[in-house]
Amino acid sequence: MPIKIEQIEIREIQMPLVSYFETSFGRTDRRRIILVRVFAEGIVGYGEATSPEGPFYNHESTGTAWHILKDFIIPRVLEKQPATPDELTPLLKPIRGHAMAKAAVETAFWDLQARRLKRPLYQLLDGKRKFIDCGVSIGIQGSVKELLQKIAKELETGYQRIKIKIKPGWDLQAVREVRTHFPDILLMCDANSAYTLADIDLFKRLDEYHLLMIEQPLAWNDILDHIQLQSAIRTPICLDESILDGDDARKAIESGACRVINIKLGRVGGYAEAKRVHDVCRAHSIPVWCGGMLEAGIGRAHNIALSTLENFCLPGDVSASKRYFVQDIIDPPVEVDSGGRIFVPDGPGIGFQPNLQRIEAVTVRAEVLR
Ligand code: OSB
Ligand code: MG
Repeated sequence: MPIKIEQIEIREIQMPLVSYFETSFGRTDRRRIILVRVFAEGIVGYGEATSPEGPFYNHESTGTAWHILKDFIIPRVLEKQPATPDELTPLLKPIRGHAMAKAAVETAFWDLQARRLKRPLYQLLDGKRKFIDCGVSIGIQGSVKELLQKIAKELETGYQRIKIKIKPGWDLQAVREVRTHFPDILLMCDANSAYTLADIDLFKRLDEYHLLMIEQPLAWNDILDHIQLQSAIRTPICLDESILDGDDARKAIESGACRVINIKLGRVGGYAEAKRVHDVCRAHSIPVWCGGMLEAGIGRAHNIALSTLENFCLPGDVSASKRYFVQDIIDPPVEVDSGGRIFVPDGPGIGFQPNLQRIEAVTVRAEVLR
């Protein structure tokens, strides 16, 4: 059934993180996040751009997402008036790259569609899980002692899997100490592309610590070198940055570049492509899990919906709101139980209520396009 899309709003909010988050590409202590609201016939769909502040994870940033949304994506959508997420996808295809900007609108369309049908979004996606299993991603710390303390606290809270960020100078020693203190936990590390094949000996040595996987050790846009690395080590490689769509997943799996894939809605441009990556992986018996980009509540709620799909069979990086923000922009905030699980809400759409007062209070700019 057709629907009139009356207006689309983009809004930048800024919120400090509870504590800084450091990766091999840099440190973040304040998030600049774009929220998208699609207004249609009295219903509003919500999306969030997961682009980081600067172009250091991939090429996108808060500023590029704003530009591409305002000057290209939203005018196109308003002109063409897609009635469903399925009609939206081909409209976005001619725009090369900028997946996170696209996903902000695409996920909002899915939320809108679910609210129109008065159904929870995860059901529309064919999600099967009633709860999702949660791990945490722990940034590079000032000292190994602080790292061990953080890990102990997260395990006490109930989180099922620990991921630590690594970079040259904060790798083998950190992993060794963590493994010594926590011999049996599900442990993995994420290099965010900080290494090259010249570091192959380091990865061979990491094989000793029975890591669940090593995430994105080599270049952000590489698949070929990862084939060589995977063939030289026992620990499974998980690709994050390198997998932008279902075809990338197929090529990486069939060539032996990885044995696990992390799916992020933003990185792949939304649910349609996330489902393709998911299905390719399932067809090859490759497990997937849901990654995170330090999302505020809207993006976090979308991650929960995505994580209900069948092949999300490893604990992901989706965790409680309070690990990131003193107050989130949704009610209730995302909470994790003592078994390290998030229960999937059964309300319409993303199932969490956007807190409009809170959103207004943290807004730094907003534009409505008609
Ligand atoms: O590589 O998974 C990553 C955060 C920002 C950019 C990239 C990554 C991450 C995380 C944090 O690991 C995941 C989260 O807690 O949201
Ligand atoms: Mg990663």
